[in-house]
Amino acid sequence: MEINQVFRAPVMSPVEIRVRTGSISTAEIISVLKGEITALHIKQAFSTEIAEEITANFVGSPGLQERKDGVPGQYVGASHYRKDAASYFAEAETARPYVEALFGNLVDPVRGLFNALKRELRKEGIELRLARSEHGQANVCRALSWSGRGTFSLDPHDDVAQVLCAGNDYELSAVAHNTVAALNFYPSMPEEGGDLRLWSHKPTVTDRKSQGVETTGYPYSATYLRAVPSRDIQLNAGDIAVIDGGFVHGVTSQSGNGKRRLVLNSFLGLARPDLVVWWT
Ligand SMILES: O=C(O)CCC(=O)C(=O)O
Ligand SMILES: [Fe+2]
Repeated sequence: MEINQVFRAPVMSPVEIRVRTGSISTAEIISVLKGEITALHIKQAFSTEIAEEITANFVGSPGLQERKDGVPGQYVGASHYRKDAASYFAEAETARPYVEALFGNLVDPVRGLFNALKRELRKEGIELRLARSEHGQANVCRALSWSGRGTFSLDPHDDVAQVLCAGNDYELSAVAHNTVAALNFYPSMPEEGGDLRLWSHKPTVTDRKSQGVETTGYPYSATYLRAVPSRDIQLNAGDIAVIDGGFVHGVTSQSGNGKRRLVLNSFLGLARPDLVVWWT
């Protein structure tokens, strides 16, 4: 019994990735939300001009900070990870002008997608809105540049544990029982590496406890993932990826001496049958 518990092999879940070039459709995002597909990779989904503007504004942003929560990276915006609702929403309010400034005077493609999805879901009687509390409201996205130095620039993790353990003062903890979708826009990519790796495994609470990552979902060890098949999504600047964040995923190490890897990330999911919330 004891031995089985310690060495229990991760249960496999098939990964289905849909790849396409062009504009993202709201129907495809809804497919990820419904759990019909694991990941969606849209190549050349937004323009080089916008990608370059966002990247330049990120690098020069007065709101650019180093993460101090154990996940190596630089960011503009707010992360709910390991924060109570009061701290997260206060940080989101403070960071809002810096997030908005990333787009300069160009039209924000993340906001555009948010608005399109909002219109589409309304037809089905579902409201889409930013997560909120008495302390403030989430931003539409946050910008991140990972700086881990090992095999991964962002270690393998899942996005559900942090939501499940967000606490009762967050309306988003209800989403953890449905699909937590992660929406990523990539304004800048290094010459090599920086792939989004997806493992065929959706950890349960018991799995997380066994790995000592119950509340964070981060990081899963190489030993734990050794026998689990994985697929790499190779990204270029201008691509969008939407994934079921319940699957273990990470970002491979990057090389090349010029461009840094930059992602605009948001999360969304059904909090109730008639409500989708969106946060960062
Ligand atoms: O940068 C990426 O491609 C993935 C980001 C991610 O997994 C996260 O922010 O949770
Ligand atoms: Fe993630």
